[in-house]
Amino acid sequence: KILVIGAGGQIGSELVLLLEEKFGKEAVLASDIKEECPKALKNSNYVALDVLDNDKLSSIVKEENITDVYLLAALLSATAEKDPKFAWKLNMEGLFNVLDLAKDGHIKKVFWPSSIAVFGPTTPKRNTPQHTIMEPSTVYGISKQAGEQWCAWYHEKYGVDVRSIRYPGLISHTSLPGGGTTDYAVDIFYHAKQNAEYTCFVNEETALPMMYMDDAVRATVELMEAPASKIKIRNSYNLGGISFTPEDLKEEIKNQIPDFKVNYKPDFRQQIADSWPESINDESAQKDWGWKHEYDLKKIVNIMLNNVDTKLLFDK
Ligand code: VAH
Repeated sequence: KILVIGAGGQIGSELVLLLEEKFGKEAVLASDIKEECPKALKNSNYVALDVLDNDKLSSIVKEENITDVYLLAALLSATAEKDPKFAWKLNMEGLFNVLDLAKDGHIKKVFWPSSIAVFGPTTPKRNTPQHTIMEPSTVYGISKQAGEQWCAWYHEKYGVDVRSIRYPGLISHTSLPGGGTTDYAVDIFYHAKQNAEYTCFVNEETALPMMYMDDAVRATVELMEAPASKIKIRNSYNLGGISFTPEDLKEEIKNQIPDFKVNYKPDFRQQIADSWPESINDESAQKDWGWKHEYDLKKIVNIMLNNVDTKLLFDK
């Protein structure tokens, strides 16, 4: 049975649906910190779980015969900068709680999300290699870099089968923009659809690696379903999709909403974005487990403009 921790988040809600499609509803248990089940998961098996509550985590894993855990609970980059101590606690202690259950044989396989945020200002920015300089300058990136190396250590020392992906910025329409720096690329669609104007918190020429959520969750399941013998990277796989600037995104949206306007007002998130790569080399993922992304910018803009529900953002 599969436990998804942090299932109410941007990745979690879509990952649960894909896992249910693939393995059946009864094979998936969604969990998040909120007592009441998040709307996006109303048709799923749900249990309230704070990943920092080790006793509850351990009893759920044992009582529900959990074999696979997807640990998605974390603070993202912008939120983490505002609350560094809690970000470290949640991102790291949550990981240790799960890795220790795996070390003790209660969990067979673990997925843990890393991010292109593990790269910093001294990392080569274009076509960033799998193995390169990593001096992250954000709280979130520091926690993800440390977490990656702990995953590799638990694999090396105890044979824990933990697998990880360095996600680029992710774009989806089933959850509202959250505390991510790349979330401008989600937010923009709600504003484009509502009043054809958006104030963007990163400047127009800031290129960042991005990916549509369907590609990201498919990659996640493909990685987890690959034979262990194919997994050569045990800290975390680079995953590249596309790369675009807010200007590129604006131009593509204007193909559908001709009078769409963007004002650029960079805030603290500009420094975060400036520390990250522009594009990612994911040859290792292609070679080891056959990764190939499908969604280009045109397809993403089409889907997002047709699916974002502006009521979610403007009527709450
Ligand atoms: C963030 N969406 O912005 C996340 C992600 C690469 C960006 O880690 O924090």
